[in-house]
Order: sequence, then C-alpha cells, then structure tokens
Amino acid sequence: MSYNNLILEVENSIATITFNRPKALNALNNELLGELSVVLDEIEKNESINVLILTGSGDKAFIAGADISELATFNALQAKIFSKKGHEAIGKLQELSIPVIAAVNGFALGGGSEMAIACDFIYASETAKFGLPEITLGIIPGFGGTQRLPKLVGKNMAKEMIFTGKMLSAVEAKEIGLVNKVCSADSLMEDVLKTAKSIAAKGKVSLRAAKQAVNASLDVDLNTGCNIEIDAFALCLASEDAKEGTSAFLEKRKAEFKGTLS
Ligand code: CO8
Repeated sequence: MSYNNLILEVENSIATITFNRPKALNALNNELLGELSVVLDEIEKNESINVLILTGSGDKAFIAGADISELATFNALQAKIFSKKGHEAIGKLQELSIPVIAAVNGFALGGGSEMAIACDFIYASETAKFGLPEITLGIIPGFGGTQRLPKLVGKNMAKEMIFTGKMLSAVEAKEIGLVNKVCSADSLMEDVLKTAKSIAAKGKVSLRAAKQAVNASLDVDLNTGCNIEIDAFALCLASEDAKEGTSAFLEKRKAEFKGTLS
C-alpha cells in the first residue's frame, strides 16, 4: 500500500517509516495521522517484521509538530477529534508488539517529541532539537506529552520543558534521559540499524514479553508488575526461543532463533 505522507520500507525483518512532508518539516496533519494508524496496523499483522524504526524525511526535521496551519482552523470539537486521532496513532506505537526506535534527525517539536517519546527509545543526531513549544502557541501538548514526558524525565524537568517551551539540544536531551544515544548526522541511520539488527536477531517471544512487561511497569504498582513479569517469564521459558537459547549456551554455540511465535 502506498501513502501520501509516509514511506514504508521493509528489509530483513526491519521496517522503517519515514515521515514525508519535508516542505512542512514533516508536520503532522490529519491525513498523515490516519495513514500512520493504518501502517501501524499493517506492521502489527506482519509477523516477519521484528523491529520498527521511525525517522523524518530530509536533513532538517524528524517532525516539527502538529501542522499549525491545520490546527489554526479547528474549533474545540475538531481539536478534540484531532487530539484523539493523534493519541490513537501514537498510542499504537507504544502498544506495538515489536520494539520501535525513533531515529531523530532534526527538529522533534510538539507532536514530534510526543511521537518520539512513545517509541521504545530514541537515538538522535547531534543536530536534533527536542521541545514542547505548544505553550508559545497558547495551547498545551495534545498527543500525550503531559503524560509520557514526566514518566520519562521526571515531573519537574517535564514541567520546565512544557512551561517554557524551550528547545533542548540532543546532548541536553541525553543528559535528562530523553535520548539513549547521540550520533553524528551522517552515522545516525547506520547506528540505529546496527541496534535494530541486534534486536531483530533475538527471539520474537522474549522480545514481545520484555516490551509488554517493561511497559506495564509504567502503569501498575510494583507487586502487580512483578506478577506480570513472573507470568511472562514462565511463558517465555515454554517457548521455542528459550529451548534454542538455553541449548545454544550449553552447546557453546550462537543461538539461531527461528522467528516464530510458538
Ligand atoms: N506546522 C506547519 N508548518 C510548519 C511547521 C508546523 N508545525 N513547522 C514548520 N513548518 C513549515 C513552515 O511554515 C515553513 O513553511 P513555508 O516554507 O511554506 O513558509 C517550512 O515548514 C520551514 O519552516 P521554517 O521556515 O519555519 O524553518 P526554520 O528553520 O526557520 O524554523 C522551526 C524551524 C524552528 C522548526 C520552525 O519551523 C518552528 O518553530 N515550527 C513550529 C514548531 C512548533 O511550534 N511545533 C509545535 C506545533 S503544536 C503541536 O505539535 C501540538 C501537538 C498536539 C496537537 C493536539 C491538537 C488538538
């Protein structure tokens, strides 16, 4: 399927979605969010894909936020519908069974930061800039920023970013735990692919279980989370992946996971 605002590429079990509205610095409009939702459903159903990477078209932006020219035309009800549509699409990233890496290659502002934060982790080029500048537009983050950012960087840092709307460099974003790794602009995709390949080579069952268990830690109390881990661990141990992984260790060879969900 082809999309007007996204490019989907799949190679060797790694999918890449490129946000492709370079003239508007890949800003998120209604059509793009609809397409994102559809492409994520397509990826979720495709068991041959093990890792998803998100990046932006061009060398200037990952995503410069929601499309302000569209936002400016909304009444309250339309704003609510648009915000919900963004939440649905971005929420799917967090809930996608497979790991998702954001390769942030420039501005990640407003909805762009919110998109990156919903991924499992972020690698950024040294030219990347992060921020939630909505307050300077007289609005607030509307795609999950007020909820996910505090969980990632702490309440106080999130409040400072949201109240001031200031931009952080990639290095500053790494210092507060928003970004895992800062790469040169030239090596960003290479570095992301290297990590993606390392993850994609692992067992499908254990990767999915690990993502679900860590995600649960954000929403439930410790005891409930530990019980989720116990059940997930038991299910993993019954899988083909676990048989292969443990046998390979004992036979002093590299594990060859079959890529099945059994
Ligand atoms: N929306 C629409 N168009 C945009 C956006 C955007 N967010 N960002 C940039 N563009 C367009 C510019 O209008 C410009 O178009 P044109 O060439 O036709 O004039 C083109 O992209 C290039 O941008 P600039 O000329 O401004 O490039 P600069 O290098 O000078 O500046 C910046 C780059 C700093 C990124 C600047 O473009 C900027 O500040 N952009 C806006 C950033 C912003 O405020 N983002 C937050 C938007 S609000 C949001 O994301 C809310 C999410 C939740 C919504 C829920 C709603 C209900």
